[in-house]
Amino acid sequence: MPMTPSPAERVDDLRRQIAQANRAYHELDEAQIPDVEYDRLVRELEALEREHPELVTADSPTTQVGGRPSGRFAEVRHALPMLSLSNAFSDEEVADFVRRIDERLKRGTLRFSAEPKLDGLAISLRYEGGRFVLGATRGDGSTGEDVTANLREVNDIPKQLLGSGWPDVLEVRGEVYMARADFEAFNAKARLHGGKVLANPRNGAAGSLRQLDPKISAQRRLSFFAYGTGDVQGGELPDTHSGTLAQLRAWGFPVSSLSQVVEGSDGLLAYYRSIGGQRDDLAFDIDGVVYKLDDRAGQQAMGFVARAPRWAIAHKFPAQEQSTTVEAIEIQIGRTGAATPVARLAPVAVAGVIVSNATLHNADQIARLDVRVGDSVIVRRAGDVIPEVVSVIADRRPAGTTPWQMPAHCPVCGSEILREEGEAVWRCSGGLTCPAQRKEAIAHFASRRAMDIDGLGDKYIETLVDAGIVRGVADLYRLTRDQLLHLKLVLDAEGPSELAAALKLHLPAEGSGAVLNAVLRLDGHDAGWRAQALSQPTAFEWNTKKIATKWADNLIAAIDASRTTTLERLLFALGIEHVGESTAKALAVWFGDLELIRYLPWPLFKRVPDIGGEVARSLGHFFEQAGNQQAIDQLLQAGQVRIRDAHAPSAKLREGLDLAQVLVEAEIPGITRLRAEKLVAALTTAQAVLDAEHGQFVNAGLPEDTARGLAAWLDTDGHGPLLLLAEQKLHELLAKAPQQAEQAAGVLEGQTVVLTGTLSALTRDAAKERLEALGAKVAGSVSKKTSFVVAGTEAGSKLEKAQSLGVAVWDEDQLLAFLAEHE
Ligand code: 5U1
Repeated sequence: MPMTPSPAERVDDLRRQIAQANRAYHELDEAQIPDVEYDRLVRELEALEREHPELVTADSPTTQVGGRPSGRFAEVRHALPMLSLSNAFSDEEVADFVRRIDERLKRGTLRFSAEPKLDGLAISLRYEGGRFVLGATRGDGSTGEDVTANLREVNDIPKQLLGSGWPDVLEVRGEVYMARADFEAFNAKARLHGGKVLANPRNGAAGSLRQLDPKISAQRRLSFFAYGTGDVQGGELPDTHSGTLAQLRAWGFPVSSLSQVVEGSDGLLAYYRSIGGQRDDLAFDIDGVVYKLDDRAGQQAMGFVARAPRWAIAHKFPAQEQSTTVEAIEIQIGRTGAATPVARLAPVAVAGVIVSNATLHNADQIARLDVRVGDSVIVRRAGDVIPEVVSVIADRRPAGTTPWQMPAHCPVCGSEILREEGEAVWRCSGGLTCPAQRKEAIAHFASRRAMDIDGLGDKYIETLVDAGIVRGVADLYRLTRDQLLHLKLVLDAEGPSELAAALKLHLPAEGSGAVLNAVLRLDGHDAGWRAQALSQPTAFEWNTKKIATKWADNLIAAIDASRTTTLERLLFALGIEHVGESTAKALAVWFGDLELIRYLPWPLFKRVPDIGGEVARSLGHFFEQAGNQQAIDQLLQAGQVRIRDAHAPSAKLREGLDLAQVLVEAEIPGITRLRAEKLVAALTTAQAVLDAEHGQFVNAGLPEDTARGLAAWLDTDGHGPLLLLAEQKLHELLAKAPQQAEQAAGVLEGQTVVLTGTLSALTRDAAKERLEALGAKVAGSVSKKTSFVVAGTEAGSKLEKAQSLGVAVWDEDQLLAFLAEHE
């Protein structure tokens, strides 16, 4: 059984723990334990010292402020000590504070200046003749560090006082802090580039001020609020604290606009609650509010205890950081496929809210912090930002923990989770099928520059997916007019009863009663009622005379129009990572055929100019996922979607394409074109390369280390089949290409067309695309060389010019007839 320590032993232990925490906090700018735990240790020590006065020592942390100077900066002896504040944690302790002043001063109602307590770093700024001459940290309260150069980089700090009437010497005290937005921006950048991530804004401010190179501290945007004064010579300040703050503001110092004068303990508590209510919305972290007796004479009469004034107190808010344990680390897949690790925590109250999940941001962050399941960690919740794990309490790690690893597969759809080199974010590669990404994938698929399904906005997609009617992109092509009418009614209704009334009008009385009752039962339910209502069966004869059907008709028409599309659009619509419009176009031009592209080994994609290893791999990963292939099958099945411009691969693809080049494109270490040629000359086929031993590679002229590298590459999972498939596809490509070159020349090859005026049946972009698919060049201005002009309604100067030059002019109907004939 553990023995209960004696008071003397416990006091020693507490002092050791406090000294260690002080050193970490004040000198190393990193908290080892949360502030709440620190406060608890100090309070326990204070209580023991009260009960056992014989244990009080002169150097007890209860009589000290902060930490010792680090020795890295010149020391500054404060003309007047920089004090700290006693803390109050309850309404009773605030009432006691007021009562103590009341009993000593006996003045009736007391007036206090109340202000927020920022979570930053206390500093003292010295002005001589109105100019900023010296800035120092608090240090141990008597001696701090000279951080003048770094403070000059803080924009909020006036370098020259404004106005007039300032004392010859004026010391201003206040808090340097990092605003939340600056802290978040700094960390977002650090996470992206693998830099140092700050645990909290206070550490950001403290660490920055204690940089030896002022340029580094200039990179972190710091702010400042003044809250008091120190040494004052050759001048007078107002005789109240609130008056002093107003004077400081007039001289150019930022002073919190939340400062207020209040009366009695009721006034203090009302202020506390009011600021507490605003806490999450403030631009900076606060850990409490500070009450100061407003009149200076009263302050002087109250005096000080060891390390704090008796006329002021900090009233603390629930802490923004707490310790708890990590019960599991799970992966959440976002709408764009990003995999975010989330810590499942033993529930803990943080800043007044029970937290049981906290973000770990990304795998790099976990590695940096070395967070493991079972660890004690510090969790932070500030403002409306998601709670996050900021550090591990290393000396509380239980035995037997292991480092965390990113799972290989998506917890939602089972596709591989992958990360590109140099990227912080891991992604699920199941783009088209992963339920977590479905809405985003469908919205992209339907968007104007992709399949261009006009009218299918995000809120429709959201409801269709939530109702389980659309599970993947192919389902869009199975939507019926009745389903869309139903969707429209559901989205237009304010609530279930309004929807039931609308359905009653539009559905036959016979058989629809059960549906109406089911809808009515949704009344009073949560925000998901629309999806539930939409998932009710409505295979009835709709009374469409009573419904505005235009929207549904237009949408059906837009869906139908998108069924016949170009390869380029379809490739872009698939939402493959790194495949934007221009890459999709290049792929379409070079390969011409989806059936070729979807089974192509990734190294062959690199034959297309501007497609590098990263894009090629991304294409390879996308098509490797069975779910994505299934989605493509469903799209193509029964002609749901038809590619109208498929063609055989470009003749350019043949140039320099052989097995040697495949080996080069596969990025095998050390394999150059020359070495690959020697290898293929000796071994001839991919299978022979696979079967060969390292010695044969050397005989084929590869240097020893390249031969070893190649053997290792071939032994790596998946590389052998990749090489064999690449060789097979290479043969197919070479067999197809020549006949294609002739086919590719469309009926409008060599012709220049100009579009002008407004077309009604198709957009200008669509007309251009279809003309180009037939080989035309679509130009912006008319000249003698123009083959013909297509003039829509309200055509102006281009039409006139065409007529004056005698260039042929087509109307829209002629164009449509021509396209119908030749596409
Ligand atoms: N807002 C505020 N913070 N703060 C910290 N006022 C304030 N006053 C302090 C401290 C340490 O000390 C004076 C009361 C001496």
